Amino acid sequence: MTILLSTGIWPVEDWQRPLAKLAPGRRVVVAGRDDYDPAEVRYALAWKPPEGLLAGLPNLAAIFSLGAGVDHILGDPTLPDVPLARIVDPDLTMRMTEWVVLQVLFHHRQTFGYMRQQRERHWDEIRQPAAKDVRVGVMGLGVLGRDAVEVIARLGFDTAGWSRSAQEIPGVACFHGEAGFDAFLARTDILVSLLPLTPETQGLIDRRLLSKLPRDGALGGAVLINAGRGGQQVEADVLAALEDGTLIGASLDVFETEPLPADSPFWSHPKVLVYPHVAAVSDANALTRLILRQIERVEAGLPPEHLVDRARGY
Ligand code: NDP
Ligand code: OXD
Repeated sequence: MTILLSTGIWPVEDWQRPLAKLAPGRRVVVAGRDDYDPAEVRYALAWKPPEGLLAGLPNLAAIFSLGAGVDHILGDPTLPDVPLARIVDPDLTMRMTEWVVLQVLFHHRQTFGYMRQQRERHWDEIRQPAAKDVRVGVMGLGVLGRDAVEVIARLGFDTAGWSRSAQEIPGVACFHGEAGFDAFLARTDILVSLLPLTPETQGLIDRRLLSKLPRDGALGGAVLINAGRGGQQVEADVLAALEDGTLIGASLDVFETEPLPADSPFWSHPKVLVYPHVAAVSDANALTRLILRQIERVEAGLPPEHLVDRARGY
């Protein structure tokens, strides 16, 4: 019974080390590096695996995404029909909530303005609206979005969320589906994406969407915060919206192409904070423990938890 590791650009040792420590009896092989018999592989732990890799494993019992998202696995048209599970972990959730709250407060508290004033050695107050007058809208009310939206609401913001199916969250105005989308956007000053990347969300944050955000809110324009996936944003449209004042700022953790190319205008844009896909990078030790528990479930004849619904794409 072999575990196959395929970690993309992530350092493979980060996962190999905890696996060796926590499951010393198991054979772990690294795709593209080690020799192994594909017929012996029962479990694959993967982040952006090469297309076709998983199809070549005839006795695969389960695939575990090394992240919360699974678009990087579902994009493989040859993906074998075995259970696919994703990461759901309180530490990861907390890290994401920290990042989203940090970005909401960064823009709410006029930090770009104060950074500019500091460069200019200029001492002045910038108009500061109350949190209750700033409307935050979170797209995606799953494990991550729900936690983030609840904390933002507790900070006093006028908070809403949007999801595929109807949700109820105390203190949060919940919208859903296409029918609820325009009303959600019309009351959103700070737009946060914690959506998965699916055929429906690909390119969602485009000129049309951005034009529906209010320009007359308490911040004097809208803010985009994206930690979902870069494929959701049409970057030329985001840049155009920053230029024409629809957007007064953006915090982007994810991009159409990652790593972000050196010539991307985002790197030096004065209204954009760039993060290298780190909003919620969890401790590999904790995640390995979690995945090993799921492997034990499979070996006990149970399905892994946090299974992905392939038809929905998340
Ligand atoms: P979940 O599957 O728990 O939640 C997904 C949410 O998105 C659900 O509320 C779902 O609606 C909603 N949704 C999906 N499709 C649509 C749609 N077409 N229209 C409206 N709503 C939709 O995912 P998580 O919260 O765990 O993670 C979300 C994403 O965050 C991941 O897929 C990943 O891309 C990203 N991520 C990014 C990280 C980073 O470091 N930048 C780290 C971890 C995750 P419903 O409730 O109706 O099902
Ligand atoms: C994830 C991510 O999906 O890191 O967990 O983006």
